[in-house]
Amino acid sequence: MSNHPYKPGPFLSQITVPSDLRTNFTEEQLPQVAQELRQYIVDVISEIGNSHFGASLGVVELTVALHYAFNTPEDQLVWDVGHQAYGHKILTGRREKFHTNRLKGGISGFPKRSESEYDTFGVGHSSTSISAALGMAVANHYKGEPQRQHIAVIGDGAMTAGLAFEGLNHAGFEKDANLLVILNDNCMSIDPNVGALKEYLTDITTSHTYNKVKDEVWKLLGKVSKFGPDAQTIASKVSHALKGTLLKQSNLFEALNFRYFGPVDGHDVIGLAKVLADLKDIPGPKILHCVTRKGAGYKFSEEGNPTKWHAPGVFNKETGEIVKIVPKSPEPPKYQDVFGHSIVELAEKNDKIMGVTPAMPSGCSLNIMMQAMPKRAFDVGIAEQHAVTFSAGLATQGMVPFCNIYSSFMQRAFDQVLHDVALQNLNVVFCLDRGGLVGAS
Ligand SMILES: Cc1ncc(C[n+]2csc(CCOP(=O)(O)OP(=O)(O)O)c2C)c(N)n1
Repeated sequence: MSNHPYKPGPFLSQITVPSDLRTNFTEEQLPQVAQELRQYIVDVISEIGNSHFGASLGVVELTVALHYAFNTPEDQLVWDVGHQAYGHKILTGRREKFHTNRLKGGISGFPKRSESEYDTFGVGHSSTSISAALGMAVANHYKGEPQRQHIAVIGDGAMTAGLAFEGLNHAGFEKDANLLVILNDNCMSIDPNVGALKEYLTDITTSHTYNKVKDEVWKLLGKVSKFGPDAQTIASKVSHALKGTLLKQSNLFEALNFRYFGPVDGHDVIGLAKVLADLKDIPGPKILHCVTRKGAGYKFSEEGNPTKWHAPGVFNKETGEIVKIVPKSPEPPKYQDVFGHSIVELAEKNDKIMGVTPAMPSGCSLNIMMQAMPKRAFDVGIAEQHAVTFSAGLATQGMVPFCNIYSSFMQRAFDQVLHDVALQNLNVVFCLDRGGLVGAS
């Protein structure tokens, strides 16, 4: 007997752990499983609030396909940031506790090693998945367990961080590491994603050459599954197909020794399950580029503003109306809004002032300045270290950068604050918000 009102659909109710998914259902039934999983997330999160939303909805099909194709928890699935892992939690023994998400005494809103053997790595801060999964892959190869799969699922936002590039750089050199990086590309961070990498990914996604090669690779993989040739043959055929066409266009990931596959439709759960199963046979580091939509499958988040639906709070699931909590007495304005308006006021008087945020323009309200003075306010991506050293560089030239970082994420940039700003006596103004104890946000 459950102690909550949330009823899973008929398929979802048969899944306690992923082996149930693998044994009880055919590939053709996966779309229904995905649909019920999505509905369950909508039912619970709309009522409990205080949770993330759009990111988990966007990876429902990917989550089902991953647990279907791979032998979790023997195969190691590593989520990045972890705010998208609600479907994973529900499929891995926590459906009956899901209504306690992020509540006192309840389950964590992020993967947590002490909570489940399926949570291979604790997350919250972004861009750790490639390094962590690579470490697992190298360790298991060393231990003589080369059959185990290691899968890092990373968003296009998280991919903008230096740490993610450091992981790619090392992984491309570890040719025996059984590592699959899944790039969950929805063009969104919390706000629209930014930077040259984002433009590059958009180019790949819309390029006809890439799509043609993708089809060829899919065909090849299809043949492979039917006739079951050995992994070496597959690898050399695929890499031959790729070299002929892709390399002419110089693929960033191929240049780093990854085998690149995609882009594929991240909402086609049957197609995903097939391609993931096929990729198991391809040795070494590889990347699957999945195109998804944040908030997919629920009308209001899919058609509405994805930033608003990143973490909407309580909402009416029938109308999509987000419930505003009316405070008992008038509250002071939010810190970030005071900051956002003040920096514009100050910058109007002092043309040396510039604003910098690492991927939190709406969270820290620098978006007010980005709109008013686009040449003087920068979203630099999820890159706290770079944000600080970039600010230091601005300061060496007489600018007055206001570098605005959530206190928790500032941990990433301690060294830059000391080495690049303080020791060099540079005039950088740090504006930290979300300091102290943070409750529901
Ligand atoms: C180091 C760090 N900086 C900032 C954040 C805040 N943050 C949480 S989710 C997110 C966006 C992640 O975008 P993406 O990886 O593309 O995933 P999506 O939400 O689009 O699925 C950001 C900036 C964080 N978690 N960690």
